[in-house]
Amino acid sequence: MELQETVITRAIVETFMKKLSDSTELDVAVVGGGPAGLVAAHRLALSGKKVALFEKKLSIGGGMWGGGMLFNEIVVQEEGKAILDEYGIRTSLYEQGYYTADAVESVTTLCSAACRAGAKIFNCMTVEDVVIRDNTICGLVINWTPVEMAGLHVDPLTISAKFIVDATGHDTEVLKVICRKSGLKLFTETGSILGERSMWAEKAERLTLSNTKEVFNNVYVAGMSANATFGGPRMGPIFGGMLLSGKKVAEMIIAEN
Ligand code: 48F
Repeated sequence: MELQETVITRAIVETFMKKLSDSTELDVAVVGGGPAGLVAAHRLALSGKKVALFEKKLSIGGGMWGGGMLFNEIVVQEEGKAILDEYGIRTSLYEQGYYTADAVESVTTLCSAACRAGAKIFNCMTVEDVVIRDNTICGLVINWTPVEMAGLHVDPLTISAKFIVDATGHDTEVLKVICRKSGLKLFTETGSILGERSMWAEKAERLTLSNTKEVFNNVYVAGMSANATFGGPRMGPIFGGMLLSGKKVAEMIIAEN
């Protein structure tokens, strides 16, 4: 059989169009493909939810790829290790209560698990806005990241979702746009994003979990975004809190219906 470039082209275009068009009405849209978003997408998809994850970068994995300061190893504590164990990600005991894992093995395995569970992952797609009806966020406005980077004047497209997870890390991008454009108040002390505090690993890891919650009607925060929203500190390259937060947000949404 002689390979034809045009068949290759049609295969890609038609398959991608089906994937995107099947994702226009979602149960859950996860924004951000870092560890928290990937674990959330995986667990939601496993439970049968129709879920898609939108990641603005070409690569999936957020801050996990780079370990600490580009040393591509991550650290997890006992609770984090338990999650890595579930995924079959190998860990090594460094000293009591501290385990290391290869950052690349961690990211690729989490991502593979999410895809295989049925989550659709759209990389290089930026969430630039939301759709609001009756004080509830019911959709996301998406565009290709290169369009945004090039400053092209190209209108975006829209998807709808019953639930949205802001797992955009330090940037809290979904919440920022809600605050900026709607004037509506978040479920925080001030009604606004409180902002992330300086490094404190112990406190931050605990707070990441308690800050993982609904922050606006149908919108949840997970991972570093949860701490940035509720004024918690950053934690640096220890990732247990991110993994546990992704798990918690999925469980909260699954419990909703
Ligand atoms: O930053 P990120 O890895 O978030 P996380 O899952 O984990 C945080 C840790 O990596 C680390 C840390 C301690 O362990 O503090 O930073 O909470 O992943 C967030 C992802 O969201 C993407 C961004 O490119 C990154 O990959 N993102 C941000 N804004 C948007 C977005 C947007 N508007 N649309 C789509 N993706």
